[in-house]
Amino acid sequence: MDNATMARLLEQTADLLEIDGADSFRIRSYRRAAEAVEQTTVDLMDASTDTARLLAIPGVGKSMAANLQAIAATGTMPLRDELLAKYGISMLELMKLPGMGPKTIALFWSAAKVNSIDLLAEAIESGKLAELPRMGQKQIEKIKKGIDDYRRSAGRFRIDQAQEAADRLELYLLAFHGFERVTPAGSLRRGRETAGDLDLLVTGPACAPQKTAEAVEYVAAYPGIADLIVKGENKVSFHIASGMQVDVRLLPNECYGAALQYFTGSKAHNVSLRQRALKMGYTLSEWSLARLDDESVVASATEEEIYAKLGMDWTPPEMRECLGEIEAAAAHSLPRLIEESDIRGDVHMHTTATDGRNSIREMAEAAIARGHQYIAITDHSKALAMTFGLDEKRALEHMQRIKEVEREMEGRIRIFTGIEVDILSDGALDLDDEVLAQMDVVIASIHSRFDQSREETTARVLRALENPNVRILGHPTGRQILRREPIAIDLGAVMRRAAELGVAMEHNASPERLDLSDRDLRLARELGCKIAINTDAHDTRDFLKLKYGIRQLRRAWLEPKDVLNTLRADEFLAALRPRTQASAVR
Ligand code: DGT
Ligand code: CA
Ligand code: CA
Ligand code: ZN
Repeated sequence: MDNATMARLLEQTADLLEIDGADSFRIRSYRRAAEAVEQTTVDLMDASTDTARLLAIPGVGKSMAANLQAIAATGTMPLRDELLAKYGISMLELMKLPGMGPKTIALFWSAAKVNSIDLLAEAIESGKLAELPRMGQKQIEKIKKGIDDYRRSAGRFRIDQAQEAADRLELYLLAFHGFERVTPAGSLRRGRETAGDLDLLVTGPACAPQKTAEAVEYVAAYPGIADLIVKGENKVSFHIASGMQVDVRLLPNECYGAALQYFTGSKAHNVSLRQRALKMGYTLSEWSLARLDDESVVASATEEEIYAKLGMDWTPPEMRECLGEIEAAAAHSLPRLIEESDIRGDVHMHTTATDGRNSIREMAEAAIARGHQYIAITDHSKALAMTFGLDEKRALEHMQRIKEVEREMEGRIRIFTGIEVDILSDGALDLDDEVLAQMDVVIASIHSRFDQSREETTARVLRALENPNVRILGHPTGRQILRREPIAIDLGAVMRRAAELGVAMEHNASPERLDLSDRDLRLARELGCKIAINTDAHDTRDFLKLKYGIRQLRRAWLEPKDVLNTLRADEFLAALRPRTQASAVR
């Protein structure tokens, strides 16, 4: 178990205590401990037997150290078990609903014995909830929407969470001497925005048929396992602490390609491919491509051979959704998809001036380290008060500071001035035009009033686009993966106007957003929009998340020429919407 999981258990215990009406001092001590566990650099699994080391962590006292030791040894702690026995394990799921804090839950529990999402839905249905004091219709609607959203997304995980789980497992698996190669298949390999479960393929001498016993035991001993589902001859399935299911398959080298092809999917791609194989007199399975007549194997060791025998080019996994890729691969006309190495700059990021965690200089150094030739610093504007957004005066000062840092970098990187300006509820921008006109990269984004009607929101964004200073429309649908649906908006109308005006549409590569989606990106290209990919980094480490966005671009079949960030610095600026008179004379 990792520190983050331990912190979550402590946080849950604090919530349960609060539902239970425990005294606030006690609740706070668990919250503080959760925070300490989240923050510490000590590996707690490692340190759990060393009480002195635990006590040295600020925020961890004697009783908390005992709790951590219990968690490390058993995966839970007595108090948490006690509270869960009282309130039911379904309470944990209820606590995941948006806006469902311990106080609200305590109220629902005492008034209607609600301890699960299902019972909450029933209480709404029967009108019981509406009878409670201070429960307005609006609030009930909100809760209902939360339940609907939750049910729709339940059981799926963000792609970065799947990737990180896969990376940790890979590290563990490759430490076994009989394993040589670990490859994620399924939705993770195809780069979908979420994954239902994780499919990992393992090859190496320890995977030879009839010789897998020791290897299977090793997989089943993975410390991250929360509960084991099956332990078979060449497959181990289990849940990890987050609830994600993992299927690990052990494969002999000679059928690795066929298995990788099969388990990568998608199902629709595989069905089409099998039909093509049949027409050619072959049968395609997870074991091989074989002749129909005498069952002799035609190809099985690599995907390339299999696709080649089917008269096709090897098809990038991101394209395998049965959306025309089979025909294109057969016609040898697959596009050369964009790759991370094509990207030369990133023009949406935040610094300590607003809600970022690093300075302009630190962002610049980190960008250089990852090979960028240019960045733009685009902090928030004043409407986002909780981020300490910039007003006109601070925006201008910040701009001077950006230029100063660019000079200090002595040509090692270009740093464009910029801003992520809020689109206000009526479509006006949050900062004066004279200020915006001085910036290189003005990104306009929606961060509020997601509840407006489709007509209002469309008109709002269209009005914002008419402001000549706007060069990029940031995270255009405002969606948050598995958390918030896209805003209701006529995206087609917005994109058509953006294409006319030369405003670029952003693909926000943060794995929490991935906005525009793969489908919307396809539409953006069809409508002739410029497209920019940005990490929206709030931390130098966020630059690493570019890879998640690149996969969405690839899923949309985008090539380097379709994406502005593949241009050199000057070309990039020139490709943005032309600057206005006011800005040209600055
Ligand atoms: P997920 O896990 O919901 O994010 O989506 P996938 O695509 O990873 O689906 P999953 O884990 O059920 O199966 C992994 C791949 O294995 C899938 O993409 C295609 C292949 N596969 C699994 N079951 C079947 C099946 O019944 N028929 C066919 N043709 N392929 C299958
Ligand atoms: Ca899967
Ligand atoms: Ca699976
Ligand atoms: Zn933003």
